[in-house]
Amino acid sequence: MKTVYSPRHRLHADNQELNAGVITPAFELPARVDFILQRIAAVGLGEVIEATRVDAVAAASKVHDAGYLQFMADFWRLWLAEGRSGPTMPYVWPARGQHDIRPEHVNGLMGYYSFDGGASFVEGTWEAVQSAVWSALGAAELIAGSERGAYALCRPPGHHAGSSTMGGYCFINNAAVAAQRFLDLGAKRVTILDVDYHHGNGTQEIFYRRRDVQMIDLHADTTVAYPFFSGRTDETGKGEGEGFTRNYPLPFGTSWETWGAALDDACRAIEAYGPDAVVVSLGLDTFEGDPISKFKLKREDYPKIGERIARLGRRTLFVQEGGYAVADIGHNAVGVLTGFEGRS
Ligand code: SP5
Ligand code: ZN
Repeated sequence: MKTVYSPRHRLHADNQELNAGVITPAFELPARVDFILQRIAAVGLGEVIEATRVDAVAAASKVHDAGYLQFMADFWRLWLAEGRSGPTMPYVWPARGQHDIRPEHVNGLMGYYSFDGGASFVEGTWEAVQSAVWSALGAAELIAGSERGAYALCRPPGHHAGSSTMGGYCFINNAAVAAQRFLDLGAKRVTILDVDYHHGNGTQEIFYRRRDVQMIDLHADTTVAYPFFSGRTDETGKGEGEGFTRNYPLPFGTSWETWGAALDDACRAIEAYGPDAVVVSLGLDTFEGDPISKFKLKREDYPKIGERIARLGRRTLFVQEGGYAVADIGHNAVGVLTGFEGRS
């Protein structure tokens, strides 16, 4: 399987995040990509292609709000104009009882366009964010050609990014951009299968009222886990999209027996939908050694994920999302991909 990635991801580094009362260095690190690339080389997964620079904003504007994208493009200039230069953090968010007003000041804009303190900018963030879109589109193009599967090694990740909100290390929703690209190239139906530990709240929001994209998500039960405000079983889509969103909240401590059974059920729903392409939001934070998560998947479980997805018999684009046990992420990511290829 071919991998598409951009070394420009490295420009997004040395940033921070807000968690339970403390600002810490971000868990989402450039080294994640290094470990995955090392493992790709070690097992000879296939060619690693540097993504071509394309118009990321044009592609992203099909699933994101124009004002949101403009905000991210302008953000660093506005931040510098305030005399700031360090990593960023919003501190006021519009909540119930307040108004949907776009402020002018950068500190207000930051809160207006985010849902948590987990998507912090540094100088190179916007360039890195766009480069992740180049990777997603480049890998989608391989699938639109003759490849049965391809891997977009995106960083930063995307599945928490909604149509006009960043958060959870995510800015542009790479998987959503890729799914939209498949539709624009002629696909009638696309499934996004999100196997990251966290609910893909951004992806769900983007496609909630649509029936041309089926969104299926396995994740930690959001009554007790981040991102808290979506991911329940009664969220099934709205209007035209009713029935095309499906959530599998799973308890802390979930291991393969339960997780694999949920995946199997999810795959049967995908078969019933009959998509022309599948986009897998590939998070590896379900791993037992993950520093921020509470599932118990083991290294040997990851090839089984790929094997089950392969049995769908659909063109499949894997888009990298989370996974923070950096020394293990290569084994686990590449385990899914070799499992898909039936060679692990
Ligand atoms: C793409 C992705 O996986 N984003 C995840 C964002 C999760 N942010 C909140 C994590 C809170 C976990 N608390 C960490 C405690 C570490 N001891
Ligand atoms: Zn995650």
